[in-house]
Amino acid sequence: MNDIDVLLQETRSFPPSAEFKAKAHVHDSRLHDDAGMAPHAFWAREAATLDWMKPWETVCEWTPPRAKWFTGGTLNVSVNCVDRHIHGPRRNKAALIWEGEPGDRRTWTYWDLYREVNLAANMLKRLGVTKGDRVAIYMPMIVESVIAMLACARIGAIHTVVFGGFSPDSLRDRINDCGCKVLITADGGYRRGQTVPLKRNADEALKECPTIEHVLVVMRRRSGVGDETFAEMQEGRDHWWHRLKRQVPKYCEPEEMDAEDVLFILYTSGTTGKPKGIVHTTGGYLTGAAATTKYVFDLKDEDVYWCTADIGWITGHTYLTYGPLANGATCVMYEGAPDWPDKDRFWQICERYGVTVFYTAPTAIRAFMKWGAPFVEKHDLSQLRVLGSVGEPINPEAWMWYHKVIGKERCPIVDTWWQTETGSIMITPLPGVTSTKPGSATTPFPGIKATLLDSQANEIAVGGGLLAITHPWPSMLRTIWGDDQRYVDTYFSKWEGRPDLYFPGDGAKRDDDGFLWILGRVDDVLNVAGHRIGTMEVESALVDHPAVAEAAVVGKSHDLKGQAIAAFVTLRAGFTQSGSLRDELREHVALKIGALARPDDILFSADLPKTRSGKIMRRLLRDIAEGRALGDTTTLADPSVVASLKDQYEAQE
Ligand code: 6R9
Repeated sequence: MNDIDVLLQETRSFPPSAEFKAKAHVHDSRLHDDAGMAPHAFWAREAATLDWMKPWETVCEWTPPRAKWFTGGTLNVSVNCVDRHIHGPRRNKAALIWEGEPGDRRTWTYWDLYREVNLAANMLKRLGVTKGDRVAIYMPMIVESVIAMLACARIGAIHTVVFGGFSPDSLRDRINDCGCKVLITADGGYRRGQTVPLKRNADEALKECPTIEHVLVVMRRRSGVGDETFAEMQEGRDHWWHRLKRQVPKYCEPEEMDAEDVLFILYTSGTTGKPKGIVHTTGGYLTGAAATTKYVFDLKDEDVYWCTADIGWITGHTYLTYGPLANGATCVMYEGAPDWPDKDRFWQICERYGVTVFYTAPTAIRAFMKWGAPFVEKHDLSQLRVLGSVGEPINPEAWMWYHKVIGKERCPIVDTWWQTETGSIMITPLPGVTSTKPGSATTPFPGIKATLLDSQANEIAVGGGLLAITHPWPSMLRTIWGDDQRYVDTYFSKWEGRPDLYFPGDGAKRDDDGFLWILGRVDDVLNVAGHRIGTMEVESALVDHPAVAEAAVVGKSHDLKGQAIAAFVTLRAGFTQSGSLRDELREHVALKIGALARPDDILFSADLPKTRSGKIMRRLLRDIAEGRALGDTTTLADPSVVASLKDQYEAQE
């Protein structure tokens, strides 16, 4: 029996408690039913909870594969996330409760946030940024990252956040792809007791970024070793955040943005070597972010909400920044690693701030499981009431552990499926409604139409198929920056003659109750510890090394990370395989892309298994990496290659 069948035999079901239901925003099926019949009316109602400067004329214009939402309407995202909370009882409410890895702590009220966002917006203006300009943000997990995003939104600049763990090369490529004018960074950040030299990385990247005119640098390392010499400032180009702040006016008039104006670009991996700049717009994105945050997490004013994602990923955009702040929530933000200085850091934080809603990734849950319950039991987690999971399929064992050890069998778990491209949660339980099953993301969010199709676009009622979204939704991507054709080809060309069907790249199964079980990517995209990485990206980084002639990269299952990277490499003449070359290649990939892409295994080989037309057969490499019997090898040009690879791989293990 394969894993999928084991999964589908999962019959345990966990209904919400009567107590939870009684207080939940949504406690019966009416929202799903009504929104199912009239999705536009549902989304219009949700959009109407935002502050608009000018009302929209049309809810949705759908000319497949192009959708526009709330056309004619205008609004400003920073006004919705900040200004509208400062006139009432939320004015002095904690917006962000921040903790640095070394233990420094600070709380920003909505009023604080309002002041800081205005100042930051004026700093950007002072540096010449105007509406439509691109601004790169390369930051640690500090509140200034959120402030920088909101400041861009305030003046209509388009931000592109680059994960602080990415290499200078990755930063450079993203800045150049969308032509950023300004980069916002910090001198450094903290991770597992080490400092991450962000400004130095940025300087390295900027050697080849002709469009960057100015760099705004936050001084993070003020407490501790920090001084101004950690970052070398380039006269005229670089500016300290805390100094420039003193020189600008305190109020910045928010830009009136069209609902369809671009809010941000976020790069994500696809099946080619080049990451895609996913484009999100203003009105629809914020509507999706706000509505899903409210309903999926049953978010209330009294909640203390903690999403552990880094700001560099879409989850950090939608569920750390825009969704919760649009709802006027109190959010926890933590800078560092979950096991620093000890493996109970997260639970210490939950206890200290009384976290009520906790949203994290399966890879983290599996690590907590491995570390053991005693780290959790040291802390009072009685305030928790909703638990969330995102980023990859959660195995039933991890789900049950989350339910028992963290949630004490009291807290509904929301397993939320979505993507950078979808902008907000698409398939998920609602905690006061859905009887959850461990391992299933359950059913589409109200107003979302998702289904399973076969390769001919026939619907699959029960069984396995390709996930498809059959109706537009407000927070959908609008295009890929600078490559509109790739938008059409990647997402709307899977089913011949059906540009109305969105293809997310995931496979799934539907059970007898109509519940969906996401199985993972069906393309050459890996999911390593919840991070999307294209096999081609890693291959390009490998062949960039002078010793490498050819490389093929596959994912193999990994207990903690979900998937790990296995690389098969052929060397150029004159180079010989060795342990030190293997280490060098692993480091080379980390240097080119970032540590998250460092391969676990590298196998040297004289040849790679190819079809007669020269295509590398990754399917067979996966069989080898996962120690399985080889699948069909009849199309191979030279079947002996793969047999010898398998022997070598096993010898190395
Ligand atoms: C939000 C985010 C998207 C890919 C997606 C899928 C996987 C995300 C999941 C899940 C199973 C879940 N994925 N959530 N798989 N169950 N609850 O992670 O965005 O980084 O773009 O990744 O992650 O394969 O296609 P992103």
